[in-house]
Amino acid sequence: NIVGDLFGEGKMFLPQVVKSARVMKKAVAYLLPYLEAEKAKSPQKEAGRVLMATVKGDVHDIGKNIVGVVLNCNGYVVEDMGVMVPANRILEKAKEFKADMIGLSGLITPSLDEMMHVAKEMDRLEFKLPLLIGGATTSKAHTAVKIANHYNGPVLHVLDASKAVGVVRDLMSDKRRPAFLDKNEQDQQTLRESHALRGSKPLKTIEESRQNRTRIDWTNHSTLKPDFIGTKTLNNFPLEDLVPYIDWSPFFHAWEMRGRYPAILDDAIVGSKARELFEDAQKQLKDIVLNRRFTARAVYGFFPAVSTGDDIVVYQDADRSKALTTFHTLRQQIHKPDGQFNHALADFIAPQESGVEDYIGMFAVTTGHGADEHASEFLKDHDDYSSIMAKALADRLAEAFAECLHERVRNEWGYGKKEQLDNEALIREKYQGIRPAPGYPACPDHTEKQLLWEVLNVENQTGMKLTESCAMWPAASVSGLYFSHPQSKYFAVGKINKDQIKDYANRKSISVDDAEKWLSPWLNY
Ligand code: B12
Repeated sequence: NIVGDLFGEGKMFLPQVVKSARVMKKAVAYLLPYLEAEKAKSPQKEAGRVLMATVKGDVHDIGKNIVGVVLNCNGYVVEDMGVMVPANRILEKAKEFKADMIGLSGLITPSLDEMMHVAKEMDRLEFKLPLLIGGATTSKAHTAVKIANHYNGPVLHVLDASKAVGVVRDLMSDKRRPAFLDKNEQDQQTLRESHALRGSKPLKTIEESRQNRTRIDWTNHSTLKPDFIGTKTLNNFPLEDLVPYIDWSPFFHAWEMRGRYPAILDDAIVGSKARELFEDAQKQLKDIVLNRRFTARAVYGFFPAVSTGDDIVVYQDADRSKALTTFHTLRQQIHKPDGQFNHALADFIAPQESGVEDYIGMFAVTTGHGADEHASEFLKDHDDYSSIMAKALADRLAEAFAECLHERVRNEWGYGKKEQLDNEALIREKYQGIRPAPGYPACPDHTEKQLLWEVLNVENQTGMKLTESCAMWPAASVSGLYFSHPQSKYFAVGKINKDQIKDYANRKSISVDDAEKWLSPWLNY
């Protein structure tokens, strides 16, 4: 518990905690037969049993794994069911494992819906166990407003690994539990009330927003034609070529070390620990690259395209006779000061009436093939630290691949030929054009990935799969669209009203219910 206490007090950092688990787990593995014999003689009360899973449709587990290790270090018995686990299996296991609480994890917004479903199922089956909610897209407010009200038992949002121990400890303490749960209930009630009071934002109608679309002068714009039309596949792309493109700052964030790389290495407080972590990462990265532990695969392509309203029609050939697909984009409805526009991604592609022959690019990259297997090898040796490190490096390489491919694409498309940017400039996106990814704020609908999958034949070309929640497997994957226009930029669609949802559902030929389900965090009603 000393390690856990030091971590809770901020005197020890996450990498050290996870590293210490390696020593603890190895020692426990060695001592297990003796411990079992002791236990049989004089049974001791366990600190508590936590069942954890990443919900159905989601593939991410770094955060959950970190929390599992930290709880383990604090004496809790953790059963980790892995990723993509359906509600019924979680609830069956909870009974079998005699769990004291259940912890759910999820990275992308469709997982929020699945968490709500688990809560409803727990209520229906008359569970009383506390339900812990964690993961990048979860929040205190969402947990209070959308999850807690579906379950009679306690539902608690846990921000990160450093908070997890305190929450579990309070829940397991007969003395502290009542006051802790009372406070949680009060806080959630306040959040629900302020959510109800805040009501909906005043927004423009979708028609008014369209009147204020991004103003681009297409009359004086000449688009460049990409080097080829159609797709290209990169199989077994050299990992060493990706290393220079790695953005290391998010790597430190994954280990709960805030700050920007490289300054973080010289930080007065975390500097020396950051350096240690970085050195360990370099060592493992070298091994991954040298021994080709992961396989990098990508498919990308360029196609003639035209915007029609908020849609983008994509054609197969240069003569634009056969439409391949239509991407549907969402438009900002927020009121803006004069001179600012209500953007939609479709604005960045030349409209039919402009007569300009424009193009769109698309991509899907992964460095995740082999990553799970490599990470599992470390677990056989009770080495969670290296296992989590392997997955974090796979993620960094996936982002690096996306950056590296984007550079190549700008070159093959022509508008990037004169570009001379170092890695820092690439990280700060100091180039022309954007590569928004479905799920990111400019295109919040994850289902648009299904269109990418069809056009690029992603699964056959790269082995990357889409789950029912439109998460990509393997986890270390990124996919998106390329826009070349110099005025194209990243933005957040933000809240949208029912008029746009109806229009969007109609354009996509899906029901309004379906559109609302996939876009639920963005609804302004
Ligand atoms: C790194 C990152 C990636 C990495 C990998 C992430 C991974 N393997 O976990 C890569 C580059 C591969 C990636 C890809 C994508 N990403 Co991304 N990514 C991020 C980023 C920047 C950080 C996430 C992260 O790793 N954090 C570090 C880990 C350790 O934290 P964590 O998972 O949150 O876990 C901590 C807590 O949440 C908590 N916790 C977690 N689980 C549990 C469980 C329990 C029981 C408890 C108690 C606590 C707990 O404790 C953990 C430890 O402290 C976030 C933005 C952000 N700042 O969060 C976007 C983000 C999560 N990504 C996002 C998106 C959209 C994507 C893509 C869909 C984009 C695309 N089209 O390509 C893909 C999806 C990948 C896939 N396989 O489907 C969106 C999701 C939002 C949404 N609308 O769905 C985010 C929020 C960015 C954004 N602002 O829009 N991503």
